[in-house]
Amino acid sequence: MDELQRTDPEVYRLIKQEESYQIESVRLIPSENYVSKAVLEATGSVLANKYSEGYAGRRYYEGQRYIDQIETLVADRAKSLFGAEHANVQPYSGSPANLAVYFALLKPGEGLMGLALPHGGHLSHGWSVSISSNFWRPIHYTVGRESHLIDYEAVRQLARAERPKMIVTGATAYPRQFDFKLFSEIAREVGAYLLADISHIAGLIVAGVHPDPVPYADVVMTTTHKTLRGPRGAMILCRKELAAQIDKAVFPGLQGGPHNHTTAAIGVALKEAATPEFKEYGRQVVNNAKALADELLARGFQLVSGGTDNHLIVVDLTNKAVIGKKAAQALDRAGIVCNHNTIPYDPRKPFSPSGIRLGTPAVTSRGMKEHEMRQIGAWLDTVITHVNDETVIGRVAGEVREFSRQFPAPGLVA
Ligand code: DSN
Repeated sequence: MDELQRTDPEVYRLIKQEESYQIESVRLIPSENYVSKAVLEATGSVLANKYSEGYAGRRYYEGQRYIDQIETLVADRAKSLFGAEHANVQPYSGSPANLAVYFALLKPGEGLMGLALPHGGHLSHGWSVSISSNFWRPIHYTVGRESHLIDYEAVRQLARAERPKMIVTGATAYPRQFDFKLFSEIAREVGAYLLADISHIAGLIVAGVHPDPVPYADVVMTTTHKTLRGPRGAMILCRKELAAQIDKAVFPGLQGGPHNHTTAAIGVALKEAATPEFKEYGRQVVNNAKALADELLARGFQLVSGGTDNHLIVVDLTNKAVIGKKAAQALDRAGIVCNHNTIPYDPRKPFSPSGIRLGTPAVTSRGMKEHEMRQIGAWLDTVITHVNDETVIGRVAGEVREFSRQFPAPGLVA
């Protein structure tokens, strides 16, 4: 980045500092990852210079001879990787992609039913502070008070009572698998569309370690930067008969020109995801999450739903008498990055909830395995037990820095 350094030393310095931070810390935010150098190169390419409103072969700008080929190639890769009939690879990110799906298939005021945010759902699934709750009638299902699992019978009863026009399955903080078949049966019974938001688990689906929604859902939406390990972006996959409505809602409904540099980088990530190495990566993400969960359970931590069968863990810190925010901030000072998170039926407020959320996609990309998860579990325990002791936190920070340097991060150099 020589030119950047010359032109804008201030931005250059901050990027380099972030780079060192990413190398020297243990990143446990389940929605974050490390992209490859190839993905970074595509993201930083001359495609950032282009405008290409429309779709391949139907653009509002001339000069699309290469852009059309790129977008077609990326959409074909998406269809082939997920076995979908149609792919729209233009959405800027997950929330606008979900809005596009709702605009495409729902009339204003129709029922939109998703998992409640405090129970692991996403803002854009109709939560009150999201614009999705203004245009459509929000309906929320929850997890069981004791099990922390989705109660499919309760979902069915709620759907029968409320008659939503769309049911959304998917989450940001649900550590268990989704039964897409059952969701599709419920949706069919009440005449609703089923949207599977697989943003968190797309890479696990590709790796075959999570059930696949494509045979069951009318529409599948995923961001591309989480377990899928691509750039910040999103895709919508659907059956052929919904393609025109979805495409129209993305452009010109909601968006202008697609971000072609991102589209190309998504294509690179999809190519990488089609390899046997990626399948192995997905398996290891889950094995690592289970190993970290086991270590935490052995150390007396309470986990939402008692553990995990995907890439993430939600820890209820109530029995440790530490609030989530305080724990997450102390962990960050120790070089372990996670986020505070609500737990189901949390008596505390979302900005200062009772839990923290952990995930293994990024550390697995660095080649860490079960052995390293046990070490990370031990540091989590030490820091949370000594949350007010800066000497202990400082000691752990030194150990974490030393440890992290031993695991090269894809796309970064130590
Ligand atoms: N903000 C993302 C997450 O962290 O789960 C979801 O959009």
